[in-house]
Amino acid sequence: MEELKRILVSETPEHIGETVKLCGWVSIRRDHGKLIFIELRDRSGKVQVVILPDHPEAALAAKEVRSEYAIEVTGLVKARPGKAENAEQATGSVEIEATSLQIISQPIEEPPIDVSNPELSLNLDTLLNHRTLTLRNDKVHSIFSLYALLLEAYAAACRKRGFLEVKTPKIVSAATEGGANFFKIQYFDREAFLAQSPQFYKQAGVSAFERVFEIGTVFRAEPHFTTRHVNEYTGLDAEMGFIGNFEDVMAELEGIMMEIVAVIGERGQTDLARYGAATPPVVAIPRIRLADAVEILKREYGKETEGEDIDSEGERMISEYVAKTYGSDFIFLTHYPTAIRPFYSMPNADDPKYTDTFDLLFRGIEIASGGQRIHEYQVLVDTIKKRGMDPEAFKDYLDIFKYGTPPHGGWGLGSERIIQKLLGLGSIKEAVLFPRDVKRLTP
Ligand code: AMO
Repeated sequence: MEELKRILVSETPEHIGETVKLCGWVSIRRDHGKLIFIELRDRSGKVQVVILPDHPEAALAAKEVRSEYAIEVTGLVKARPGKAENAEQATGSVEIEATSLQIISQPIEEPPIDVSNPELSLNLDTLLNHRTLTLRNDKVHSIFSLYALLLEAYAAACRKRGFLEVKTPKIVSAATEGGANFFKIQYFDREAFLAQSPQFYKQAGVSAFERVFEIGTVFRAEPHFTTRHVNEYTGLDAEMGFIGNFEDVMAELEGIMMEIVAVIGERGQTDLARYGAATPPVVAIPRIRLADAVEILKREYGKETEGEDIDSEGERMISEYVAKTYGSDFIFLTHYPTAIRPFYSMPNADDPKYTDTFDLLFRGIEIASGGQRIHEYQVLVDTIKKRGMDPEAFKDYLDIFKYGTPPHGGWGLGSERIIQKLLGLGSIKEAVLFPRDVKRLTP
């Protein structure tokens, strides 16, 4: 007889009445008298397998298996009348009547966690300590299905708009974003840094290709524990040339975000449903000057703000205000003070105490920063000096601006924060496969 080709669980409803071969993991085994039921899970979903006593070899093997055994099953696909037509669920529209069952790989010990539990109510540390197991849970799987969809949709939306995908170095000779949150590393006989952002290189990309985007790793030596910081994250960056002003940058980012929302709305419903989550409404994203946001917070919430920035509580409040007033889950806060933005930020032409920059907030937290950059060589040299830094240290960066670099701007989005807020996850770490924080370097 011809060797059967493996099919996926999701394909079984198309094979009713046929004998098929499936491979996957045992989610649960249940014995009912002489019948054995196995919930079999593969990358596409779950299906119920029933092992009848009239196939004694299969029944013998089935008695051996426990949760998370990797097995191969051959059997007849049978319709389960009256059951929902959802092949993803174990209680789906079909059932497999096994004629043979083989163990492919056997756990060396009983798994310490029952990943078949739909609600895996574990504390964050347990969830992360046992990551190789907890990633097998359906609800956790959904986080990463949506995450993959986000990456795909972001790249597609950028490409459609003429952005060229690039990958920039992550071992760099200078700290990009300033501050102290960089990791120093030993690079042969000298010191180097892990990139805090692709900022300089994406600007170099503009001077060559006009529009670039990158999906890349970003390293930040944030010493604190919060629900929205990790020390290694994936940035969705872009940079575009020949802009009129920074409004053009916001418009492009807004278009891309709405396209992502549409793709997730179309293809992510099963995964969103596991979290009772919905995609944000498609409405124009309000743009509010930071100084005005500070006023709104004072007026609406009696919140006093130190200096001219708003803290995480303020971000939550202004998001709540915008959701209530404009029906938007997003908001652009614009015109940040020069003093709190990186040196490369373009000062506002009318009032250089402010910059032509923005933050994009989503459901209460900042998910992106961006703005227009200084593109003139001499202005940049003067700005670096004014900030008490040495232009010599930025020689390679400054070279970008020697040969006709157009007005440009861009943004950096934190990919994990988008998923965190989309699903209402308590911590950003749930949206990172193997997160890194101050204490966590394993698994
Ligand atoms: P910024 O430093 O604001 O801007 O970072 C951009 C976005 O990255 C995300 N982010 C983080 N996510 C998880 N953990 C962290 N520790 C962390 N730090 C930042 C946030 C943030 O909005 N070069 C500029 C961007 C630009 O102007 O193009 C930059 O890096 O979502």
